[in-house]
Amino acid sequence: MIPMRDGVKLFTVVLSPANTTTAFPIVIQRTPYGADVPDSYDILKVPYVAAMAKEGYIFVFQDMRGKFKSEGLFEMSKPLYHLTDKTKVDESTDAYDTVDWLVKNVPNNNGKAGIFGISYLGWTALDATTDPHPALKASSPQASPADWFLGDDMHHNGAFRLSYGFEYSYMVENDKEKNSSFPFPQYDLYHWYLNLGPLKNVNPTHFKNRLPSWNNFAAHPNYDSFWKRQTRLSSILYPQIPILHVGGYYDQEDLNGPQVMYSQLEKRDTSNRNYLLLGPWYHGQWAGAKGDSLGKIDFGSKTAVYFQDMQKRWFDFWLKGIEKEKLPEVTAFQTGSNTWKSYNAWPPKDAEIKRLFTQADGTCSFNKPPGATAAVSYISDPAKPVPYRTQPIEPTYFPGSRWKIWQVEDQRFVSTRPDVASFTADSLQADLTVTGNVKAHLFVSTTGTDADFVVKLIDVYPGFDARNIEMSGYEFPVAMEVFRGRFRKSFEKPQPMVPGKPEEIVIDLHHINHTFLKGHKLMIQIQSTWFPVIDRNPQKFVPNIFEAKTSDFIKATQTIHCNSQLATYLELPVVKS
Ligand code: PG9
Repeated sequence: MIPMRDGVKLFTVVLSPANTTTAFPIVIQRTPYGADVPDSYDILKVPYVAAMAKEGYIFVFQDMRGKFKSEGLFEMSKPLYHLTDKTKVDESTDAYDTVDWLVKNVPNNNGKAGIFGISYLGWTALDATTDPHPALKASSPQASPADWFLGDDMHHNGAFRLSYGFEYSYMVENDKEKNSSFPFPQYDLYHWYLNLGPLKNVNPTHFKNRLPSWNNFAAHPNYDSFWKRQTRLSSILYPQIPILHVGGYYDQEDLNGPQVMYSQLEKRDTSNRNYLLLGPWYHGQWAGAKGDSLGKIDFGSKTAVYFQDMQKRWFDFWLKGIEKEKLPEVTAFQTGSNTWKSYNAWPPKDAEIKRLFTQADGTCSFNKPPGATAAVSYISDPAKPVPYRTQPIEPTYFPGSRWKIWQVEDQRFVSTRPDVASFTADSLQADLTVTGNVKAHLFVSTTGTDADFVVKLIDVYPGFDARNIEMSGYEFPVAMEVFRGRFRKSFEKPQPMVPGKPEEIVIDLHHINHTFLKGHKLMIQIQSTWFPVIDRNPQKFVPNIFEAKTSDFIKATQTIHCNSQLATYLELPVVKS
């Protein structure tokens, strides 16, 4: 039980190498999910850290304040309070006090500590980099969120991540000493969430106001001071120690955080301490044994093994002074060509921005559409929302759940729905590589007063592939994102959409590194529901969707404008290879 500055003690497991003739660095993980053995022993056997364990590191696992065996109160996504009030504690001061105790008390440490972890553990690693203890020499936040309203676990561009927000709040806040699974009476949750009705039913029917996070979601539907206090986008501005951000292109929880935190810190990285490693992974897949495929997508090599070697070398360099070769600033796997690439700058500066325009005949191309009025429309009905993945939609963390792979799922399961607009290009005559930030510029109108728009960039495989018959015609979504229309002008002050008035909505589809191979086709897909990962937009503007009534949910016709005046397009950063 390690004492913090306010007297609260945190439960900490220290695992030291049996060989005590050498001094070793300490690497720390701080978790809300339980630090106790045997789980922490097990981690030394998993590929993620096995190589480091073998060569000599002291591993430390700690329960965050208020979770499992640690004292104090847990506060989900706790702001960095100490930045504005030095008397307060937060995850940064707890990390500081932990490092201080460890370097003074753990035998045979070399005076250097590192911190790393995936997801919430990555967030604690990120927080530890603000005003770090002098002995903390390196941090690797992996799949760490950055801002819970704009991206990552709980919202994307203001659209609430219903199934994740519901199930995660229950998992962490239902019981201090357990990771709880919500007792769903059903396996396929599509209809369970639909039958739940409006979000205002959640507390009376299920949570009974017991879960602070759910109550906060409901009380803060806009980007207000609650969210701004906790965003790391305004509180962590430059790397005070070396930081290796790690992220997956298909991370179903925290795809955004690593990319935006790298970009933000890079602007003020005068000492070259900012590193980025991106791979073709689901949330945390890099910790596993292989990483050679995801769902049906094959990556041609064991990408997780490649990552684990890089991670070890990175910590060996900063904590042991071992340098085999200089590690690149940015390492980013290129999907499609299935190769690892390194870059001095990210996104690479030599990309040519090309516009891929939607066309009213259901195609897309690099030519601006003709005509002044062409458009494509569909009716979006919140009573029949488009599933975000194929059913059954198993509970998020249920054994065997396909939650991990939905971001690469074949999109043909929705392509034939009348409420999904697809635009397909001709077969490519040569490979086309897109490296960097993909953005959508939608020109849209609705008959309602609020609307969501989900945009996908899809790699359509050749219609018949005798060598890999199962992949014939596969629609592989290489980038996807949602935007809640009410926030198109401001996340702080939502505004109704004006029925029938075309407006531009710009959607960040994040960074990718993908080669569309010769013979494949580019496709753009647009829809207005993505259920239940995103809650249903009533499509009638209400001040707070968490208080919407059943009668507020209305059908609306959404129109995607595809003409020379109002041209909907994706911005693709195209590079030579
Ligand atoms: N995605 C989870 C999370 C990260 C950060 C905050 C809250 C939740 C996780 O896997 O830990």
